[in-house]
Amino acid sequence: MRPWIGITMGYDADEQQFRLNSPYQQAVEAAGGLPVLIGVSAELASELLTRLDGILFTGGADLDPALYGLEPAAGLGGVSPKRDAFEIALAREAYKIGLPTLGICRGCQLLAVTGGGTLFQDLPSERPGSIKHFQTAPRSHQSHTASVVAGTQLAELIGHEEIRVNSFHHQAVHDLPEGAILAATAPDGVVEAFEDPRHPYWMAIQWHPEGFWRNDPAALALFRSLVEAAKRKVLSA
Ligand SMILES: [Mn+2]
Repeated sequence: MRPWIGITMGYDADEQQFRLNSPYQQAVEAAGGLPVLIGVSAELASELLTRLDGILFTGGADLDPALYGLEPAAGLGGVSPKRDAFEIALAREAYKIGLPTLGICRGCQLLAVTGGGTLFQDLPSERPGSIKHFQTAPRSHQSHTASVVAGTQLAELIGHEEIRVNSFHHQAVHDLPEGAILAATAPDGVVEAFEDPRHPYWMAIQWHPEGFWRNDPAALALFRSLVEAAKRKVLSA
């Protein structure tokens, strides 16, 4: 039996239509999971999570900086208050109940903010000297290197100290949540991944493995690790 992996959807600019890039669904299937697309009211987050075995927070709009105590900077992009509300409710609950959780790009930033961390609202204007983190090359192109921190769960599942990743973000994690550990950095020091060893599986990555899992086993390994953690949860229930 495939574990049920929730995949969060975003909205269009008016927050009317749901949107999701389909490669997330394809990657979860390739890793052995059963994808369940999620859009839900914040009030129903905890009830929904009792029916899921794992959850994937996907990429998308910027988080409202008010969520981490800042006024909007000039470089802030579009925000989606409805999505912020339901995803934060889901992430809080997923942490509380030990649900295997993977955050990608915005999802990485979401997990940081949910845990009390903060973000750079716009790398080019707030962190001059950063490399180009919003590549214009195709999504499958692995444009920059990242160093994986030895001894982390990420290092174990990837099996390399240095990887190449794609990059489609103008924001990044500034302060990690308390208790989380850094798992990968870009050559300029930007946080590319973190995890929380106090949780069964809590992985946050800034790149988009759904864009290159067909070409690189290290990208598919991330989805596999989520699915395997979800299977362990099913077996222990
Ligand atoms: Mn990057």
